[in-house]
Amino acid sequence: MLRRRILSRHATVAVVGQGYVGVSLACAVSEVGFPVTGIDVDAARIGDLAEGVLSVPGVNPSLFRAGNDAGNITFTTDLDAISGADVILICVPTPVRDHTPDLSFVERASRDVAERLSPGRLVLLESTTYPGTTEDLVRPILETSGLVAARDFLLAYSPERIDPGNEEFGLRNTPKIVGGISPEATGLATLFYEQLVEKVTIVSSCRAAELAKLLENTFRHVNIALVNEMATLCHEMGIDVWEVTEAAATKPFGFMAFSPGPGVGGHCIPLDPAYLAWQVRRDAGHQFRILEQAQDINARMPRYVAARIGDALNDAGKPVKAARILVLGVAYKPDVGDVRESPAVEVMSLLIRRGADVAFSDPHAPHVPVNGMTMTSADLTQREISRADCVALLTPHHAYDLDWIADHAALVFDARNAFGADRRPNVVRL
Ligand code: SAJ
Repeated sequence: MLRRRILSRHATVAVVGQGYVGVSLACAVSEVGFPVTGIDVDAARIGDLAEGVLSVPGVNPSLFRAGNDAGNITFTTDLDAISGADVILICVPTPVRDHTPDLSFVERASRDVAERLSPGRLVLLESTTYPGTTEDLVRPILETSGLVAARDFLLAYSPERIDPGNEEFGLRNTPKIVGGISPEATGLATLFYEQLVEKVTIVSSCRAAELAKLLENTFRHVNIALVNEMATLCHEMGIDVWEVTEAAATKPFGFMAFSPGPGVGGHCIPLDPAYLAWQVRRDAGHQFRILEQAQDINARMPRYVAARIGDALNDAGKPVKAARILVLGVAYKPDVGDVRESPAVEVMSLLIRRGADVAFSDPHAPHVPVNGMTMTSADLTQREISRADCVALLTPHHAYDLDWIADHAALVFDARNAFGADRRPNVVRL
């Protein structure tokens, strides 16, 4: 029955949580023909989305347009929209508070689904989390409905892998990993995702799928820490870290290039590994050493970069105190407007605390909270650049005209090798 409805795209779909993952999914589901409802408790966000206003950062605008143009999508704050859905996707945040996972949004969403669950439904969790969440937390909550998982309804886990701002890989051409509580759950979840994406990879359990996602992001976290520590050592040894990493990257196998910088931001790479670190401590009673060391190394990079900016000013005969520092790029990575956990914000905070007169300019992030105050992006004018004692390029958005900036700046600190090997006397690289 549900199999036929999925194949005919008549199955109705509800997506609980309209962040960049939920909106992207709802639009992809609509684009391929399923009737879908995007549900969120945030009435303002739902209001925007319902009017076709993409107010959620990290969603591909063309996917949003395609999903709306397909005409199968509605947005609502009404949780009862879950009742009529054959397939229910849960895409709510999984933050970290004091190094501890916060699954309160997943619990609440699961309760909202349980209160409206009927036999024959397929429930899919997409939120990044530690192994065991789907079976040990979500399943029992869903069964408070009186229905039994695997017998009356199906449950599976498939981690979101959306990379905000990635023009090459989107939802359709990034393989989906699926692990269900039963072969039937895995089978139907796979069938559903095959309607949306080019490739589905099946694993033997929800736990395996949950851990695969954490491994992906932990792999990134650890390798970024490796090149960040390499950058500090290269500076001490007087060797150019960028030349070294670019040379190593010429190896056609066995090496993957990562770039050093002011640290890791966003709500994935700095946070997801904390789920694993926490669980290993809780269940195995010991540290996940390489992961925790990587967290420590990456967490120190904003302080290291702030110190390097101070050194560059010092070499130019300027103390940090009262120095005018113009930061370019406060978003956590290029060409997105998301400032969550952004290392650039911490660099600014440290420089302000050292008495510097700090301003920033970011075409994607007009406002940012720093030291309890909201700072506003300055227009990037020639005057703004010339009056700075140091221009600190922390997030290299493509919108920046680097040559023009370097032509008018007294000193540029390039934390991201944006200028490359173009050795200008007034540009200092990390
Ligand atoms: N960064 C470096 N050096 C690098 C790469 C990244 O310092 O070589 C920094 C970035 O500047 C940024 C942070 O790391 O501050 C994270 O950026 P990112 O592009 O690595 O990651 P996200 O958070 O935008 O997206 C990641 C992606 N995960 C992987 O590529 C394994 C994305 O596919 C996930 O869907 C997303 O996390 C998520 O939601 O988990």
